[in-house]
Amino acid sequence: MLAAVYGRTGKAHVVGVTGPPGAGKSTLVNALIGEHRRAGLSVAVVAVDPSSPYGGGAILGDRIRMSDHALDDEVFVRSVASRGQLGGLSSATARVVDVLDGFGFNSVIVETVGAGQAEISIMHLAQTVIFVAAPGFGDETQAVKAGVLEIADIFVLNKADHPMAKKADRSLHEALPASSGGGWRQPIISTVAIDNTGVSELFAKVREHWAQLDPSECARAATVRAQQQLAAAVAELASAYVSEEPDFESLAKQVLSGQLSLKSAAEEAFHVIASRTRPVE
Ligand SMILES: Nc1nc2c(ncn2[C@@H]2O[C@H](COP(=O)(O)OP(=O)(O)OP(=O)(O)O)[C@@H](O)[C@H]2O)c(=O)[nH]1
Ligand SMILES: [Mg+2]
Repeated sequence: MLAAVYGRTGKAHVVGVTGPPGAGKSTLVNALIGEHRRAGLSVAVVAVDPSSPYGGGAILGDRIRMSDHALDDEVFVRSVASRGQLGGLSSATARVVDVLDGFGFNSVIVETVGAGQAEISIMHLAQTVIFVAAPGFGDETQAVKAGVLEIADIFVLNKADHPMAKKADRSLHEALPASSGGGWRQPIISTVAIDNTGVSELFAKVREHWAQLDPSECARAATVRAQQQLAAAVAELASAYVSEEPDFESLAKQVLSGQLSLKSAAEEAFHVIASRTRPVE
């Protein structure tokens, strides 16, 4: 499928939506789906849940909150769980995004909880990153720690109907990196996702950010991503060789006995793998 997809990718606007649990990301995404549809745009959503291996409550919740558009052919919502594999999540998500992009969706929205390194690497898939905060989460400092603020293009303070919203708005402003002058200025938009307040303004900003992106920059980023995917695929292939082939047992024993350093053994293994013409299935 991926072979059929490549060559058709690079047309969709990939939008990342991240932020702490319960900030209202899914509700906001549901509202954004509506904005896309009113603008005549098709949209796919990938909800990533690294914590629950088999589609737990959060994923179910995500799907319910996006169910307004369940019967619309131009809307596709998919959940991705980690299945316990820590490393593979971002490359698996990248492939899902590529399939949806290649399929022809105008926009692909990726939702993750902005917690760990895996989520941040997933956000590198996106051309436009939205960080969603809500009052009373202490998320401003959390976000700084996680390095999410640096990669966000648009900030949303959701649940503006909350009594603590004003205070949260102030602390979010304070936590933001100083404007680097020139280029895109990261806006802060207040929303109430449950009643659509501020959502059309957010959608307008999302489209505005997309419009001012440098196409050659996007192409370069796509190449970097493809190279990372290639690197991951090579590592996967090499790993399968080494763990499945009995030949490599003696190398492992030499490492164990201290005869050979792990790095030298890895180089040796790499030479053995490279000298073969066909991969072992
Ligand atoms: N008062 C209020 N509640 C909201 C707003 N937006 C979302 N909610 C509620 O907040 C709760 C969490 O919303 P979700 O959209 O599931 O939040 P999320 O960020 O996707 O949560 P996770 O995917 O679990 O991280 C739900 O009960 C929503 O109805 C809002 O603007 N105001
Ligand atoms: Mg959600």
